[in-house]
Amino acid sequence: MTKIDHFIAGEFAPPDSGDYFPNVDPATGDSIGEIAEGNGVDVDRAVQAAQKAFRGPWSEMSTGDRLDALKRVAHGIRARFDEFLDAEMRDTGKPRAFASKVDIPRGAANFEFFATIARAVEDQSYQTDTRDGRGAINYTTRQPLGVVGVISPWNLPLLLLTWKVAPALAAGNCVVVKPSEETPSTASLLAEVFNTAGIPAGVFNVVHGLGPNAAGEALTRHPDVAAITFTGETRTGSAIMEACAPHIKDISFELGGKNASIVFADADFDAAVAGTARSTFSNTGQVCLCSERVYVERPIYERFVDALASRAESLTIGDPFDDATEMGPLISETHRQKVLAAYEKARDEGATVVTGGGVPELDDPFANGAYVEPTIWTDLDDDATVMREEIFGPVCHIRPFDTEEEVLALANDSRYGLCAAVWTEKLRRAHRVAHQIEAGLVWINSWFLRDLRTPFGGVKLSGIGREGGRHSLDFYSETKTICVKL
Ligand code: NAD
Ligand code: 6OD
Repeated sequence: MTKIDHFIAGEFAPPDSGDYFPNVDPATGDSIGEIAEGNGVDVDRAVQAAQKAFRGPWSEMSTGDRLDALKRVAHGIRARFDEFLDAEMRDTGKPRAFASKVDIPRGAANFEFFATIARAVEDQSYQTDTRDGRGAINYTTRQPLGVVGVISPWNLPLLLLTWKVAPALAAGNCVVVKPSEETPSTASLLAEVFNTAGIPAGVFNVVHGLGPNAAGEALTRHPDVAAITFTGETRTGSAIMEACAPHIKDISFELGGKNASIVFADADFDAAVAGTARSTFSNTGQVCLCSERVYVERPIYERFVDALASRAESLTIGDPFDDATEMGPLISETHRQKVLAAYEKARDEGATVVTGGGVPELDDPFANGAYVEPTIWTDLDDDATVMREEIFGPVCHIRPFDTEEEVLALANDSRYGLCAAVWTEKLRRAHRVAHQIEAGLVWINSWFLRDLRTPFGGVKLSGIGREGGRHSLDFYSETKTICVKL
């Protein structure tokens, strides 16, 4: 049984409450450890430690030394790759094939990338005329914000936590992190790596626990936390926004999605099927970028539905630790109940269930895991509840369309706007459609592919702000203008 404590001022520390709650392996339903239940006292200790490090050793280090230290964190994750992989798989039930290629490599890459790019981001400089003819030079500098609160979800735990911690630290801030209560383990391993990388105590702090009326909320309300960067559900984003209002904290939110994939009849059919299978079923559909609404041009609609259903039915579901497994469980029994409720609601709303819709039969110990079948629906009305609300499971609805204008209206008829995928071989159409889709990110003939220098974020209910490359550094810094009269 692993006991997971907070990490404050460079040391693992038990919770003020003395309370722990169970960490459950979603693949088996077994309890695999205990997690510290953080409260406001823990958060306050962590914020004070972060402030002390910010005012002292972290700010006193040269930028070069700070960034070198972050590169050592990247090396430290790679050196303990298998431990990170094992911990992430146990907490989430992710198949090895996914976590070893996506989660852990990106956890390390995030530190390497931001430690490199922080050196490459330029400031601005302008010359201005003055009445006396001597002129003035205006230039900008970046300064860290202070203590940044990072609140992260369970679907890509290490990836999404480091996606925010790395740029926050590269910009010179110190952080207090509240990982998801479902997935605490890799944050604790990361804390060990920070110590061995020689990063000063208090630069990176972790407080575990729940969100509302607990550690998460306490972090958002703490007066000495300058900014909150959050990834998670839209409703949680709303609550956090309210909590941040009294102190006018900076916020950056990556929230939910109800993403559309559009497949035109001229698309490379096999690539579109394979790509849509990935964008629907990867990580058991628990990626904010997953496609839950698929629109297929009528001439290829039936063939596409059959091909995607065959792909869904051929997925190997089961033991995350088996190299052959392609789909693991959902994150928890609670989430499984939510996804199964959506499966039932879709039937009530008139869906034709092309495949799936239930729970797969698995042998022990996986019979008690939070598994669901990959599922495809057709024939739902555009305004059915399950067409409008994010499900966050391995499921999509496929609907035929006849014209580009029609499909654009359908794709944009959502309160969310995170991303979309467009499958077509027609160059001008691809760009035309991409420009008109209301989303922060549009893939053409691909999915999940992205240069980390590009901005990432959503429109509408899918988020506020952009992170990625210089956009992250913009968020984690205050830009100051200095005007020098010559
Ligand atoms: P969640 O909102 O339930 O929880 C996320 C984090 O917020 C957890 O650490 C939780 O403890 C904390 N939290 C919850 N309530 C809080 C409160 N009132 N104050 C402070 N903290 C609070 O999200 P989840 O279930 O962990 O993740 C799934 C959701 O995240 C999905 O909606 C998914 O689309 C979204 N997501 C979005 C992106 C993106 O980049 N847009 C990425 C990943 C996940
Ligand atoms: O790849 C990323 O940087 C990123 N933020 C991915 C988000 C995935 C959501 O589940």
